Amino acid sequence: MITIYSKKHALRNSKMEIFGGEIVPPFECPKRMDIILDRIKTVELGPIEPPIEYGMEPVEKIHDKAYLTFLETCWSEWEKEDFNGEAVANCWPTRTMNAPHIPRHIEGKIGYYALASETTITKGTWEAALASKNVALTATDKVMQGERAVFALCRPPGHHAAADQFGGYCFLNNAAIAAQYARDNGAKKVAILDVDFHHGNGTQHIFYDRDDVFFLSLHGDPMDTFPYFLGHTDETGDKAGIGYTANYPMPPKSDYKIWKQSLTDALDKIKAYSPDLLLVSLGVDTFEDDPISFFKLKSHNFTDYGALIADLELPTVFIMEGGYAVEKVGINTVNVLNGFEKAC
Ligand code: Q9C
Ligand code: ZN
Repeated sequence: MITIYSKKHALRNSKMEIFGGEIVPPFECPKRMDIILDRIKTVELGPIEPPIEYGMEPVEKIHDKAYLTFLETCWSEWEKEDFNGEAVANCWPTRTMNAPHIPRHIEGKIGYYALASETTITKGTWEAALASKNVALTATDKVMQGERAVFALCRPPGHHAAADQFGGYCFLNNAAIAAQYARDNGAKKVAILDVDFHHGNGTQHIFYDRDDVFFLSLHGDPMDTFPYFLGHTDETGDKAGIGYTANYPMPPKSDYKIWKQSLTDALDKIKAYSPDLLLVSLGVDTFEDDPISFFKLKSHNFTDYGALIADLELPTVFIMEGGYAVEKVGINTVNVLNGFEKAC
C-alpha cells in the first residue's frame, strides 16, 4: 500500500495543551508521525510518496471563506497583541450570547471560531494544515485512478473541524475535503467510516443534510467524553440526509467484542449503501493504553478490523486522525493497513 506523507506536518509544533487544568505538552505531537513512518518501513508496507499541491478550491467547497482567512492570519494577528503565549480561545459565543457578529479583535475572533480550548494556533499551523489536506487529496486521487487502497498519513488531523470551526487538534477537515473532491471528480456516493475514538463532529455536521456522503462513526459516548455535544444515536441526518448519518456511541471500558459489533453493523450499512469510494477516518486512540481515551482495543484487534474493512471490496482511502499512545501508534496504525492488505 502506498503512503502519502508530507514532512511539513512538523511545522505544527505547539508547545502546550490545557488538560485537567494543567498546561501539558500536546498529545497530538510531531513524534507520532516519526513512529508511524518507522513502522511502515519496518514492515515494508510500501512506498512513501509526497503529496501534490491542490490549491484552495477543494478546501473552499467545505470550509467558510472567512474561517480560512482567520486560520491563515490568526498567528500574525495574535503576535501583534501584547500576548506572550500561543493563540488560544478563552471566550465563546455561548448559549445565551449568540449574536451573529464576528468580533474584530483576535481574542474574540478565535473564540468565535474555536470549538474547544485545548487546541492552540501557532506559527506554522496553517502551513501544516494545508500540507495535510494535500496529503488526503493526493491519496484520494490515486484511489480514484485505480489503486485499491492508499494511506493518507495526515497531520494535523481533521475530523473535529467543521465548516467554520477548529478544535480537538483539527483545523481543516481532511476527510470532508477528500469526500467532496471525490464527488466532484466522478464518485456518485461516498461513505466515511470514522473509527477514531472521538466522534467526528465536524464531518457529521458538514454532511448532515446530504445523502451523497454517508457518515458513520464509532466512538466513546459523548455523555462521557469529548466532543461531548454531538455523536448520539438519535442523530441520523436532516432533510435529504435523513438516514445518512449513523452513530455508534459506546461506554467506558468497551473492548473489541463490543466495538466489533458496532463495526459489523456499520459495515452492513455501508454495503447496503454501495458507495463508489470508502474513506476511513483512521484514529487509533481506541487502543487500551491511549492516554486520553477509554476503549480497550489491543494491538492485534487493529489487524482484525483492517481485514473486516477489506471485505467490503471497496476502493479505500485511509485518512489518519488521532492516536496518542505514541510508542504504539505505529504498530496499531500499520496493523489496520496490513490487516486490510492481507485480506485483499
Ligand atoms: N480529557 C483527535 O483524536 N480533548 N482529537 C481531550 C481529554 C480533545 C482528540 C480532553 C481531544 C481531541 C483527532
Ligand atoms: Zn480521537
